[in-house]
Amino acid sequence: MIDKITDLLRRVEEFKPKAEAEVEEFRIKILGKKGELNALMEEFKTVSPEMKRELGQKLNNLKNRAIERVNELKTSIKNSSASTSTIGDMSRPGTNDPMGTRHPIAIVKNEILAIFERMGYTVASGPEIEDDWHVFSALNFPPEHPARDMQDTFFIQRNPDILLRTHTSSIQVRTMETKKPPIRVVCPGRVYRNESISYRSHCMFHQVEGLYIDENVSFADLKQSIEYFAKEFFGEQAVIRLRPSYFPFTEPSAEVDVSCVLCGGKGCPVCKHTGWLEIMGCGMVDPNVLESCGIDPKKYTGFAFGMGIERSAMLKYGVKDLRLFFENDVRFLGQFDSAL
Ligand code: 2U9
Repeated sequence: MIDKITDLLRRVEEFKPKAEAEVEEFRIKILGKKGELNALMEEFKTVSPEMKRELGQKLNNLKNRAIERVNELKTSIKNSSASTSTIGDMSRPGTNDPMGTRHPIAIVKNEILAIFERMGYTVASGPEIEDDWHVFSALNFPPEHPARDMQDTFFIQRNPDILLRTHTSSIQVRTMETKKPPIRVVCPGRVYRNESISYRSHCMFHQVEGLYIDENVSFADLKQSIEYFAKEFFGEQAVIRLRPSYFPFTEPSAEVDVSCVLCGGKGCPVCKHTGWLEIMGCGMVDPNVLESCGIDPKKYTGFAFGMGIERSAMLKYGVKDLRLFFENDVRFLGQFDSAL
């Protein structure tokens, strides 16, 4: 009987089926009711009591190994047939992977940059973690200006000289420090302000700012450039107006309004019945700023402007809540596809 058990164990180990059906056939032949294993179990009943212990153990091992082997063979055949069937017909047409879409803030940023690039500006970038000089001091912010306060700006606790930039103007400062006029740059990027989050404000948002410095740059050049931008961005029908304003880094300074994109200037709820929408700020670079950045204010003049990308995107797409841009809901984000 020992020989029969050894022989069956060998056949179990050496069995190499090609299909799952062969494994099933083998299982019935060995493990089935009328199979070889049950025949050995019957024979086991007749062995002498002193042989029972050894043979019983061998028979049990054989049974367990046969069950294990059948399961192994079934799984490996299933896996190999699954992998060949996925390869299948190599000439089949491919399946379409869903395409992602560009984020609306990236679309609007690229559109704004493209307009200024057509006017000869190049794109510059800089660090989001900045120092006091590049964000405030070089830009003529007085020592007691509220923006320098913890209430308004995120500072690094261990070093009050290090902060998250509150505007991308620090990029223009760095550009002026390293390049000679003529300078014509547009500076996009994230900015941070210690503000509560609502439908119209966030502690992080995006800006595009611009700077043009050369000999004889005038306020008329500024106005013309802004008008060109507004017509390119909002459409040929767009009209602009400038209102006097104040920024520490420009003098004179102005807020720019564009005729309402919805009602064309007649008055509607979007423009709060004024016919105008505020789109950016601008001004002639303050001579103190030029001086701080190593540019001779007697020889050179320049203008600068700045706008929030979220605000421009809200106006362009009629989005009422700024928080939608940051919630990463693909049902919202998927609506703004563009080639840019
Ligand atoms: C240098 C000199 C001058 C950049 C400017 C504005 C006006 C402005 C705001 C618009 C909405 C920021 O996003 S916002 O809150 N910006 O109104 N920015 S002029 O002037 C500069 C920048 C750099 C060296």
